[in-house]
This record gives sequence, structure tokens and C-alpha cells, in this order.
Amino acid sequence: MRLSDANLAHLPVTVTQPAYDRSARGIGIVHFGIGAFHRAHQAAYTDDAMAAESGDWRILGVSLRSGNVRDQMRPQDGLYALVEQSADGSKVRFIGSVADVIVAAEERDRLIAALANPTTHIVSFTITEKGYCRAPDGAIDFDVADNISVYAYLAEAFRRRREAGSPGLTLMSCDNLAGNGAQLKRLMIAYLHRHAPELVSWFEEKCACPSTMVDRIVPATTEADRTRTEALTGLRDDAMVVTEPFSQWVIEDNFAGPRPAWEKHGALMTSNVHAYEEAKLRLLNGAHSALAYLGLKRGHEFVHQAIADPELAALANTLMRDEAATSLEHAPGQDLNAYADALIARFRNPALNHRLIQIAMDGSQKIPQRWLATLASQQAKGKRCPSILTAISGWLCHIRGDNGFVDDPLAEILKATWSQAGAHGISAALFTAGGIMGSNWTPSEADLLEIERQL
Ligand code: NAI
Ligand code: CS2
Repeated sequence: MRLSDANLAHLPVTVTQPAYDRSARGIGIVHFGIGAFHRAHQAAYTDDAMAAESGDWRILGVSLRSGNVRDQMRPQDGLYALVEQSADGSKVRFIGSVADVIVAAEERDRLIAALANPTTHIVSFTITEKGYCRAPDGAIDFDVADNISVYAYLAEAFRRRREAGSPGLTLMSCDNLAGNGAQLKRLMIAYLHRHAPELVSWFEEKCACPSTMVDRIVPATTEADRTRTEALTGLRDDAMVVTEPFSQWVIEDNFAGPRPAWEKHGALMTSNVHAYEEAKLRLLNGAHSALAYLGLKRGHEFVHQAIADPELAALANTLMRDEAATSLEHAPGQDLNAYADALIARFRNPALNHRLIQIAMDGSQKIPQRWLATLASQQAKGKRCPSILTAISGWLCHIRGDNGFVDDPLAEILKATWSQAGAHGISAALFTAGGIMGSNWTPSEADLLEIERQL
């Protein structure tokens, strides 16, 4: 029997269900990129908020590319199970905050109407790092943005809202980018300047783009996860997601209008997300990417296997504690050694089969904020980062094709650079000024040799 509103009554009484009348709550949030992470994170906080307080905060999920999630969720009335897994067992709850899911190109009018509706206050995003359509220099890449992107839908919605005298929107990025709100704002303005310059001042005056730090490890769901959950709950659920018990959300308190009381349910509202965001990207994500490339190279499949490998555990510890943590300005009360301890424990979670190949995806989009920012900060202090240099060599092996298919929007360019430059020129070709991975870090001759020695 398939999960649906009508079938919730069949669930065992021990399973937590949405504690509010779903049909009585309207849509207040449109979310682009309704993948596994959104369902395990923001949708769960919003579910908690609606269970505790009144408020029309149901979510209309939007996919830009495929109909998979729509086909999983629509027959289930947007319901799904969130399964928290740890060594102590699993905890299942059903989330009710998602009202429906649409594919943007197939239901364009409905999407624009939802974005333009004055009762919609927040548009949020987990569209992956590449979804923001940035060229290697960080500017908007119109070749991509003019093809499939969120920007055109947003611009049309702004036009309607402005004409109708409706309030502005909050655009809230929940992707792993440094200064994700500021980046979204900058890119949106660049898009408007080219396609709808008359909307720039309306957007700047009426809309807000808070930055957020989001953290919860959410591996892609497997068929085995679905089968196990069906055995637990008695209902078939194609949209379920598996995660860890840990969850963190730090949000810049900068909203254009109302929002759910997420801070009453574990989120931290602050004027300064920056310190949290950089620590998370450089320690957690920096170590994750290193474990991914070097772990695959050493024949591991999952994060818990890579971190159980003493050589990789030592490297992840050095990367986090000696290289990333010391590159940061500490916020008051921030204990980055304790943070690194907690991260190692989370990576060790044996109940979470988090595939290294999932983390290895889209390296060209991830490495700047995970590794190159640390390298640049340390270079300014005259310090080198041997663990990150080793990790870079792991990535270069990956994009050479050592681990099979390279899933990266720049895969073709990276491959062409490899064939032109070869093992004795690849790191200089990519990372020095003018290379597609050029950044504020200027690799020294010794850095380049150190990377190439390990290829
Ligand atoms: P997913 O693969 O389940 O979902 C990705 C979503 O992004 C899908 O809806 C997909 O259609 C959309 N998307 C992919 N490429 C796109 C593009 N070029 N333009 C627009 N939309 C695009 O992945 P998941 O796990 O939901 O992660 C998504 C993002 O969430 C990550 O890239 C990261 O920035 C953030 N995140 C993920 C965490 C995790 O552990 N899974 C934790 C913290 C943040
Ligand atoms: C991972 C992250 O896929 C990846 O690149 O490093 O998605 C990681 O699981 C999350 O950021 C944890 O919050």
C-alpha cells in the first residue's frame, strides 16, 4: 500500500506523523531543487514550526530538470518518511510540510502564479552549487543561465509582484556556497540588468537574500533504504530520505517579510552567518572532499570506510585542525577543535552509507570554497597546507578518470586540460592565474611539485 494522506491511519502508532491539519495550511514557501537534502532539513524544521504554531508555511517544491521527485511525491500527497540513522538504531517520522511538487517547464503558469502570489513570502533553493550558473570567475554565465535556470522564473514573478503592488520576496539559498545569500543577490541582479533592468531597483528595495549555513549529512536514497522503511512502516514510500540525527541551520536574520518561527525549532537566527559558514565549508566539506577523492583512490566506497583508514583519518584531522581551523577568524565561543571532534564522530556513523562518489561530484564547483579559500588565507600568513595539496592531487586523479565517470559541469574542459598539459603541467594549468581553477591562492613552484609528485 502506497503512502498518502488517506493511508496515514495505517501507520503504526509509534511512528510520528504531522501534528497539524495539512489541508488547512496554505503555501507560503516555493522551494527550487527539492532533492534529498531539502526534505531532510528545511522541510523538517518547517514541519516542526507548523506543528507548534499557526501559519501558512506549506512548501511548493519545484524541479527544474527531471520529473522524478514529482512522480515520487505527488501520488503520496507530498508525504514522506524522514529516517534518522545512527549506531543506536533508526527513528522514523513522517513530514507533511510539502504540499506538492511541480516540474517548472511543465507547469510554468502554476509556478509563476505561486511565485507571484502575495501569500508566498519565501523562495528557497537547494539547486546544488552549479545551479547558480556561475562562470569560473564567479560572474553569471549567461550561456547556462539563459538556458535552464531559476532566474527567468524569478524575474517574471518580480514583474507581476511589482505590477500588483505585492510585497517583496525573501530568496534564501541553502546550498554549500560561501556567502550563499550575497552570491544569489549578486547573480540575480546581474540577470535582471541584462533581461529586465527596470526591475533592479524594485528587487533591491523590496527583496532580501539572507545567507545560511546548512548542515545535515543526507546520502542519496537507495532502493534498499525504501525496502527497509516499508518493512518498518507497512507503507510503500518512494520519496523517503535517510539522514543522521545531527542537524544545524544558521540563518542571517534578514527577511523581506514574515517567516516560520524556525528559531523555536533548532535554527539559529544571527546577524553574522559568516563564521559558521566558513568553518563548515572549510572543515566539514573540506575534509569530506578530501576523503572522497583519496578514499576512492584507496578503494573505499563509503565515508565511514574512508575515515576508518588510519592514513586518511590522519589526513582529515590535519586538514581540519592545522590547516582549515587555523585559517579562520574564530567567532566568540567557537571551539573549532571540538567541532572537528564532532565531525570525525559524524563521519564514523556506521549506519549511514554515504557514498564517496556522491561527494566527489561537481568538484570544480566545490573546491574553491572548501580548499582554495583555506590555501589563500594560509598563504597570506606564509603557511603551507600539505594535506590540502594531497587532496588536490586526489582530485586531479579523479578528473583524469581514475575512478570512472567524471560527473562535473566542467568535465570536458578538465579532460581537455589534462590531455594538453599532462601530469607535469596540469596543476599549473588549472590553479595558476588565468586557469579555470585560478583563485586568490597563488601556488608556489614547491606546491605544484608537491601535487604532481602524488599523481
Ligand atoms: P539531490 O541530488 O537529491 O538534489 C539536487 C537538486 O538540485 C535536484 O532537485 C536537482 O534537480 C537540482 N539541480 C541539480 N542540478 C541543477 C541545476 N544545474 N540547476 C538547477 N537545479 C539543479 O541533492 P541534495 O542531497 O538534495 O543536495 C542538494 C544541495 O544541497 C547540495 O548540492 C548542497 O549544496 C546542499 N546540501 C546538501 C547536503 C547533503 O548532505 N546532501 C547537506 C548540506 C547542503
Ligand atoms: C558533501 C555535503 O556532497 C557533498 O559534497 O560534502 O553535501 C555534506 O554532506 C553536507 O554539506 C553536510 O551538511
